[in-house]
Amino acid sequence: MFVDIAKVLVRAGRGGNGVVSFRHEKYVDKGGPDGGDGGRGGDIVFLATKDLNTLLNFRYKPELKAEKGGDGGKRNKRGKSGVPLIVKVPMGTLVKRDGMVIADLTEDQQQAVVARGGDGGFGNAHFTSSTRQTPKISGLGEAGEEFEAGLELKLLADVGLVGFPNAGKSTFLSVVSNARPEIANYEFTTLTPNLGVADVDDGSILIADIPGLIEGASEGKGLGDQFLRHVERTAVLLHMIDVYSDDPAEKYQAIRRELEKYSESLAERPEIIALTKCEGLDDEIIAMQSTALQKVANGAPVVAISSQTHDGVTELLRMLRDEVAKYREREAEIVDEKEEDLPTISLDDQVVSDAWSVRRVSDAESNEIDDEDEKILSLLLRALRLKNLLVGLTLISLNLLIACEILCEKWELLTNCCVKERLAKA
Ligand SMILES: Nc1nc2c(ncn2[C@@H]2O[C@H](COP(=O)(O)OP(=O)(O)OP(=O)(O)O)[C@@H](O)[C@H]2O)c(=O)[nH]1
Ligand SMILES: [Mg+2]
Repeated sequence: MFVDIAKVLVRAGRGGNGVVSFRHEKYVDKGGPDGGDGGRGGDIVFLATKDLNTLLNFRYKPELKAEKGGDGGKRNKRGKSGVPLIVKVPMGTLVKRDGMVIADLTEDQQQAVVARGGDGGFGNAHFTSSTRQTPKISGLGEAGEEFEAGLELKLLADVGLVGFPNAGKSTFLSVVSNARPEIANYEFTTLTPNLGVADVDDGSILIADIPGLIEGASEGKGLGDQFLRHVERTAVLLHMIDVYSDDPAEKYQAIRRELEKYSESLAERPEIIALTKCEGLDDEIIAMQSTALQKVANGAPVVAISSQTHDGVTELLRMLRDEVAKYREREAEIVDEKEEDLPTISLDDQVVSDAWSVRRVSDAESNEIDDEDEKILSLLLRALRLKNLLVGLTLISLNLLIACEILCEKWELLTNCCVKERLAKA
């Protein structure tokens, strides 16, 4: 079953709690706090894979829950981190949170962390301070992110087939690619989109066939316009019209109206119009239908093909390939321009004039500057040496003064002693 919209409750893992513990060991008195931190809770990670093409799994599994982080342990042991939950989704899946796109997985094996696990709480070892040597507190693990994620699958293709039911869209896809969509001579044979790769010379293009549209599809008539989301990312629309239609121009305009109502950007997408089932029909009739279409096609090329006899199919594929290449080039240029337009931070003129400036100089000029620099450097060195000499001399004279003073004191003591001795003898 093809499912392209789903809602799922994502619950990242809670962080583990920090613990209160004290080091107790033989011969170690008051070993101090050693409670470890809790581990991080597991993230919820979406992984795009080309092996899936539906969001059906989420219908049966409406809740995704990642593992909790382990609690911390004694001896500063950190708790085990919760294992992230890897969820496979088809390429082209958009993940929304409160209506905002938080991940767009367009490439095979592309990953995105959709919900972050909570951080672990601190163990008591973290809470020591000069006044608190034995903290008996620890942190609780943070809650992981938890919300209802909206998933939307938008197929990634180069060319989107649009048109009324029974126009021959699926037949064309089956002829140019290895896809095997259901084909029958009644309306709404195709109920879900089909993808097929068509080889064109030495390249290839990816084509998406969606259920037929009818007048009023935007109001829910027929299968509605919900499947147009699968051609929203295409580079070119291939508009298919049955050549046996009574009024091909009116048919074309009816589909255009539906495209415009669905999305402005989709209505502006480059387009090629194919008149289908043209084998065995008079050239005049084909020309008449083509002319009628050209009048309302706003310059879009109109080609006549037959999927049954393969007439005009190769030429049409080449046209599609060229249009796709042109569109992708234009898109890349727009992205480059947008990047160039990114705001940059710069200094105002006053600050710039005060700022350092750097100037390129010729070799001769640079030698002159080097000579001047050398002179200044040698002067500085001399001044430095002179200063060192002066400091040295001052230190020596100070030492001499101190030595003289000590000698004087000693001499005084000696003479005093001699005088006292003589007086005693006398
Ligand atoms: N003679 C002829 N019949 C064709 C050609 N292409 C398609 N058909 C027939 O047209 C009918 C409708 O073809 P589909 O490919 O199922 O048309 P569709 O546009 O996919 O129709 P839905 O899936 O209902 O939207 C089938 O009976 C096809 O055999 C063609 O080139 N020549
Ligand atoms: Mg079909």
